[in-house]
Amino acid sequence: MRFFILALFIISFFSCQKEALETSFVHIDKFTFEYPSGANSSDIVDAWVYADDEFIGGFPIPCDIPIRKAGNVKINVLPGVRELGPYSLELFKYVYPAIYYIYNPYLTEVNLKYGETTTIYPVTKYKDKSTLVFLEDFEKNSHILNDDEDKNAQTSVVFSTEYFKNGNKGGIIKLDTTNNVCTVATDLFYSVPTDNTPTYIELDYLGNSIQVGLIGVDDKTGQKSTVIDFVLPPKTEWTKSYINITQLLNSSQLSKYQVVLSTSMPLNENGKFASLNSFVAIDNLKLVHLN
Ligand SMILES: [Ca+2]
Ligand SMILES: [Ca+2]
Repeated sequence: MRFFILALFIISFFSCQKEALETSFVHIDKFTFEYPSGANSSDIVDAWVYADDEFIGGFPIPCDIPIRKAGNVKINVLPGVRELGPYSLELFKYVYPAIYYIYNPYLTEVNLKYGETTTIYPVTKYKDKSTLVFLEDFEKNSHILNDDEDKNAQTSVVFSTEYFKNGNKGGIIKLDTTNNVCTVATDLFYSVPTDNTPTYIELDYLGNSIQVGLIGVDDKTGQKSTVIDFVLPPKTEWTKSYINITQLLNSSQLSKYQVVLSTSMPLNENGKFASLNSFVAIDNLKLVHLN
C-alpha cells in the first residue's frame, strides 16, 4: 500500500512537471492601432489568439498566453473590442467581447521555448478592404450633425475646445430642465451595405447616456423609418464605443441612412430631473464597413 501511494505520488509529480515544462508563453502588453492621419482612437482590450491555426483563446490585455508548443510557431492575434450590438444585454453591462473584423489581424512567427516567455508587439489598422464612410472629428470649422430631429433650436451639437478626445476640438450637447432632449442626425444620408457586411458606428463620448441609431429612407416611396436602439450608459471618462449595426441594416433593407444621436436630461428615481443641467461630449464619430 505504501509503495502504491509512493508510486502514485511519483507518477503525478512527473506528469505535473511534464505539463509545466511543455508550456511556452507569449506575452502581449498592448495591441497598437495605427491610423494614417487624424483621429487614431481605438480601444482594443482583448487578444484572440491562434497558434499554428489552433484557437488558443481570448485574453484580456495585458496577458501571458500559455501555448503547448515549442519551436517555430505561427501566431495570429485578432483584435478584440467590447461591442454594442444585437446581443447587448444588461447582463453584459451593455457590451460584449467581440473580434473587430474591420481591423487587420496581426500575424507573426515566433520561436517558442518551453517554460520561457516571448513578448510580441501586435499592431493593426483598418483593413485595406474597408470603407470609412465618414469621420467627424470636429477639427474643421463646421460639422455634419445639424439635422435637428427634435425641432428645438436650443438643443444642438456645438463645438467644444474644453471637451475633446483627440485633436483640439470635440462636439458637445448641453441640456437643462427646459431644453431637456436633443436628437440630431447627420446632414447627409449614406448608402451602406444591407447584406450582412460588418458595419459599425464608432464614437468616443463622455457624460450623459447617449442613444445611437439610424434613420433610413426608402428611395422609391420616400418613407422614413427611425430606429434608435443602442443605449450607451453615462460615463465620467472618455469611452470608445463600437456599435455593430450590421443586423439593423440587414433587417431594415433601406436605400440610405442617416446616423442619429439622442440624449436627454438624467432623471432620478422619482422621475424628476437629477440636476439642473447636463451634457454629453462626443468626438471621432465614424461610420465604417468592410467591403
Ligand atoms: Ca477632435
Ligand atoms: Ca434640437
